[in-house]
Amino acid sequence: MPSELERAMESFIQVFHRYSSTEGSSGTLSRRELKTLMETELSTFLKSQKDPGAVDRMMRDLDTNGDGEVNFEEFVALVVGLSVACEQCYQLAKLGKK
Ligand SMILES: [Ca+2]
Repeated sequence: MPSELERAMESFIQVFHRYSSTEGSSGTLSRRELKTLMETELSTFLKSQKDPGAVDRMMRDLDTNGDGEVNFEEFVALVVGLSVACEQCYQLAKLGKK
């Protein structure tokens, strides 16, 4: 029986592959796949990002090896970055309640 964290890691891998396998190389996210993933899976966290250039900027920031695609390692950086930001909000919210 996997733990809560292990299940989270598994979903994270599954989500990446669900989107990365829709077109082109199945092991990487194209710009369009990244856009769909962000709109579908990160709509709550990224709802402030309404401007159309957001996906392009995200793509540029994430694509550290510059091949025009986002691989799993590059995708991990997005989720880690968002988690750090969320954890900071969580800490601030807890402080606010005191
Ligand atoms: Ca890349």
